[in-house]
Amino acid sequence: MSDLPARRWPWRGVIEEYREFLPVTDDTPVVTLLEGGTPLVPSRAIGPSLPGRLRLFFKYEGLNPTGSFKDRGMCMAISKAKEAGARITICASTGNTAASAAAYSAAAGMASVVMIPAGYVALGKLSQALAYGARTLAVEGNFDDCLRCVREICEAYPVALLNSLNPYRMDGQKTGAFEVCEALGRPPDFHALPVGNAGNITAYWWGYKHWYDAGLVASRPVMLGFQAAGAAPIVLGHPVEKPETCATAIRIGNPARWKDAVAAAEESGGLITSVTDEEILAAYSDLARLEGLFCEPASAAGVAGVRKLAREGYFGDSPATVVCTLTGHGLKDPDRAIALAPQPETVPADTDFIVDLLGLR
Ligand code: AN7
Repeated sequence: MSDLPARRWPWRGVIEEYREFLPVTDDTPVVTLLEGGTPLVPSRAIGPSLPGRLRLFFKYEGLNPTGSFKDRGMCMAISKAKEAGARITICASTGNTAASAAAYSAAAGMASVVMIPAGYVALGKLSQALAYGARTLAVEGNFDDCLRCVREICEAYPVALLNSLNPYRMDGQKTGAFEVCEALGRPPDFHALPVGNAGNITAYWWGYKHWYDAGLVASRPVMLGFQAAGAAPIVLGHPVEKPETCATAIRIGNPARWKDAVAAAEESGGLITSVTDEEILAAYSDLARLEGLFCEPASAAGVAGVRKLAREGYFGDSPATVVCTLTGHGLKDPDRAIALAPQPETVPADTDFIVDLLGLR
């Protein structure tokens, strides 16, 4: 569509690329690690294998500077915090928000505190928070406990809150929807995402609506959100006290953006439903082994969900474009990757031996 903004390289990060759609002024100090501009990769295996006539794409957000979609919103939140004179930032996190908050706080010269559920943050994310120099508090509790503490601290003390309760996070994350529109030349028919704290599905919906209302695009996608079955408060209709799932990123029992996410699903004619850990891990493996796309388990929930809906006939027989956001990189959770795959085979440094082993002769 010719009305869409023209792109040029090098990519300048989400604020400079989408300045006119974001609440920034010439006085806003832009703190960027050149996030965004991630590829929309057409599916070569999973999409074609599904019933119906789907054109499936993956928005590969693992290629952001800290390896997840959180960098889009963090760029905005930190820039606005710096504009407001903040010196200390804080967030609760299942890992990716912490990694991103730590990196952008470092870039902004601010002190950062991250609160994570002890024992339930994937190794890559933990290593990032520590490496970027965040004061890292492993809380004896789950994500929801961390978020409660963070809210209480921010109400009483001058500390900048970086969770997706922060509206600037939502503004930044809207740019994911803008990029999808540009890559396809129009919005997709369906957009599927994993749902944890429910910020991203909200932000994508707001992004699509923004461009629709601005007359830049002529349609809006149906939003499809997927929670892990053991951490599915929105699907169940009540908070889950002890959320459990292998997809630790979305191990959340009381999402902050609950109502907004429900509104996104309802207004768009979509739904929020759940997928089992088994379905998530099957999609996770297939993405890596059949598509060459390594994402973390939570990221595969959207793909697992689309697969499930397609098999149930949800998409019908008319052609439909479906985008799944792969929210975080596979390297975030190396333990899971190693646990699911066969172990490396130790061999002597002997070519004949290896040729025999591989059956090449
Ligand atoms: C890879 O980092 O909540 O529904 O504290 O890391 O916007 O919360 C992470 C969430 C999906 C869910 N995929 O997005 C955190 C955090 C990955 C994630 C989600 C998260 P939201």
